[in-house]
Amino acid sequence: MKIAEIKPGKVEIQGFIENLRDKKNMQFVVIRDLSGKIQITVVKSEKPEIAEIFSHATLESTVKVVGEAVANEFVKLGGIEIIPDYVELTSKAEALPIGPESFIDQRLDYRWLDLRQEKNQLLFQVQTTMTNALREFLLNKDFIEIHTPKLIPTASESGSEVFEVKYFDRKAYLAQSPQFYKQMAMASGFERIFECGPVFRAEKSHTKKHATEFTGFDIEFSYINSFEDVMKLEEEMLTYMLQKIKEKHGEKIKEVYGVEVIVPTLPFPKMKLQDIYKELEERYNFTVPDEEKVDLTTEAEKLCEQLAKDKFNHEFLFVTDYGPEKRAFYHMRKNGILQGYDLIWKGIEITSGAQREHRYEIIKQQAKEKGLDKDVEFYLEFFKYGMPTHGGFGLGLDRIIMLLLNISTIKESMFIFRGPDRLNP
Ligand code: AMO
Repeated sequence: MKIAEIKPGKVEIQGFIENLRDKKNMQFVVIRDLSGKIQITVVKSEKPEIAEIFSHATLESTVKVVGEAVANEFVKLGGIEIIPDYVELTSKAEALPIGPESFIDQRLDYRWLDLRQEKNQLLFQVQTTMTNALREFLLNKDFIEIHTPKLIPTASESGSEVFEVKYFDRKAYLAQSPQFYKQMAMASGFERIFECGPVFRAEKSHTKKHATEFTGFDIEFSYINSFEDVMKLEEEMLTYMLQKIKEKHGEKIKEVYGVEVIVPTLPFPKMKLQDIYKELEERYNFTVPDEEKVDLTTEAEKLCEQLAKDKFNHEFLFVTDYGPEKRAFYHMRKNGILQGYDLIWKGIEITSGAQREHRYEIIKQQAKEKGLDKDVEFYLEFFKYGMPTHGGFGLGLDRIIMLLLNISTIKESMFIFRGPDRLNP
């Protein structure tokens, strides 16, 4: 039975030993499971065999306890304690090599122990609600969930930042994104799809927001008129997700992380890249050389948090009108303007999205301009036999949870972090 469900009467529980006070005549042992904590009280003279077991037990060992739960107003933990009839030490723990105050890299070495902390367990409960809410939102709109291969024949998207793997007597690559296959689903007439799965990036970045493997939540849908349709779906989806998280975990998040979950207002503010640079200069005296203005620099991205707040009283900001130089070849362009966007939340990019170029001759030409036409030959085939207008976006889930809970690095928002220097545990 779960500890949180204990009521006076016969009980059987299992959990970790959180605390153990071995007094002259009594023992007070606190047992913890995911749902809560409870005190076990042993009168040594009455239960010498149980007292013997606890006298050799160590903190974080696991135990099974059978006994009688009784109300006791002097017990701080919920006014209830267990008087045990039977105790079994199911595993004995060695002294723990880390604590909550250890450095992050030490904690990551022993991630399974680090995850025992309440705040980490909450994080994954919130993440579960998050993906569930995203799914629910999309399923209500008749989206189909797909699972695309992660072993792919050619380097995807940009050609760089891709992991090469030995595939029998030839080379394969780990997918940098499900991009090609989610677009293939449009050619298959699936109309609306999503995928939640691993994404691999061979980037040697040591920043708070980069991992070499992360979880992507990707969406693609057909018969759109512009990338505005894509932004609209995304803002509605994120609002729904934050609403669900607030309902279910808002109070706990505030208590454990000190963060207020804010359900955003619709529509999200939108700004053109060039207008952002103009306002950043006017408002905060921030400038970058003109040649860098084809993309949002990391510093400018950070300042977008302030800008979104000051100008729109919002946490989110859609950035549009990027130049084609820095962007993927599959984005549609109109008069040289990219029909795509990034979404910035609290000063960090969480999404890229776009209307895609669906016309065979044009997409082929755009791939050629980036020197990718040979690499993506198989993908270009998808466009030859009828391809609906379509668009979509990709969300980085680990970044979203990091920003939601105001965690200082993505290393702590992933179950297991993978970076340039980390392939363990
Ligand atoms: P992009 O490359 O912008 O777009 O990736 C989409 C989102 O994934 C997250 N992300 C990362 N998270 C952790 N570590 C990384 N190294 C990392 N790189 C990216 C970000 C980012 O916004 N195919 C397009 C999406 C599309 O157009 O549908 C793509 O992959 O949150």
